[in-house]
Amino acid sequence: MQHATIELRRPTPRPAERWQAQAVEALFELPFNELLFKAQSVHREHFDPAEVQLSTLLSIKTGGCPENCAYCPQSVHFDTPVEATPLMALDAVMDAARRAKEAGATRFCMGAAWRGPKDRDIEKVAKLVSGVKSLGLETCATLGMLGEGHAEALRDAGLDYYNHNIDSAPDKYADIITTRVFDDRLDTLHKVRSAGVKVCCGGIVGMGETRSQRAALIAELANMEPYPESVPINHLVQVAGTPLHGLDPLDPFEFVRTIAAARITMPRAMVRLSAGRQQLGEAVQALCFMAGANSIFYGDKLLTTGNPDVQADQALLAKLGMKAA
Ligand code: SAM
Ligand code: DTB
Ligand code: SF4
Repeated sequence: MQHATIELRRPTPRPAERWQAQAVEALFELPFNELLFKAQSVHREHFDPAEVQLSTLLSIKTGGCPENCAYCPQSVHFDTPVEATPLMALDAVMDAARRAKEAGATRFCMGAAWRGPKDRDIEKVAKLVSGVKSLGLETCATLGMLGEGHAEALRDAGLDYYNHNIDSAPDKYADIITTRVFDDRLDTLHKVRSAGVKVCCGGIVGMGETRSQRAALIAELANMEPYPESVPINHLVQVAGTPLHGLDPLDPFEFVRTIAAARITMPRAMVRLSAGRQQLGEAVQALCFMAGANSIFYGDKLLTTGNPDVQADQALLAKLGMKAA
């Protein structure tokens, strides 16, 4: 009998909050100021609204990628200005990481243009991760699809985050990439989570998707259990030679709305204002901070394309009265 009483008293697990894509779309449909007010209110419950986290990117292996992601200048399928280079040596990576730290970055993200790393690549990247970690930086890597044991090896080397974006709504994915499927992304994300490495996962907007698809992308991220610790929201950087070059640009307010929806649906995540800041300009970036973005890629380059330079970002943060976290 006693046993039965205990059973009855056990609290029923609270079902994780699930976001219907329509509910996220309803956020997008709010009057702009109302949406921003809501997002800023959620933001202030969890973060100091004056703080911005700074992550620096380094392309440790550039170009020559066999995947055909229609946005990406590093794919072998497209004729772009990117020159392929082999995996960087430890010394050069350490120099870049030291410079990033001196400039004020707290996280260093190493990106490789692979479909996925081979076992011997993981051994080499593990050394890079340990080196960067020894400088007192948080470490992140984005290497494509992981195989068995890869996430654990990276974790043991000191990897804090793995970046792997779902990039777009499930029903848009096949328009953008045909060399893999959406579920391949989820499989790697699952491996990362299971190894106890924190997840950095977001997407790109401005690829010709509809508002419903932007909402579905955000709902997909928000419904991950748990949702990602870091959510990079990229604005497509159109690169000549890629299939998405020449698309009509997205209305910048729609980009701000996407940031706000990410903040509201993933209240404790670091929402990163990612690729495309050069094109957005200062006023739109300020709106993105108002909408709850609290992290940026910081440094003169993203992976292969430009980013505002460090002085310009420091000046922007000073003008807005914001400070590096
Ligand atoms: N190859 C790995 C992969 O795809 O996961 C890692 C590197 S890949 C360049 C990392 C992310 O960069 C992509 O998932 C995409 O979100 C983003 N990205 C690539 N090209 C971009 C572009 N032109 N504009 C905006 N984001 C882009
Ligand atoms: C992410 O979401 N955006 C970054 C990082 N994760 C790896 C990459 C942006 C790349 C933009 C195009 C380029 O510079 O090649
Ligand atoms: Fe390769 Fe990553 Fe670029 Fe796709 S996004 S082509 S996987 S480097």
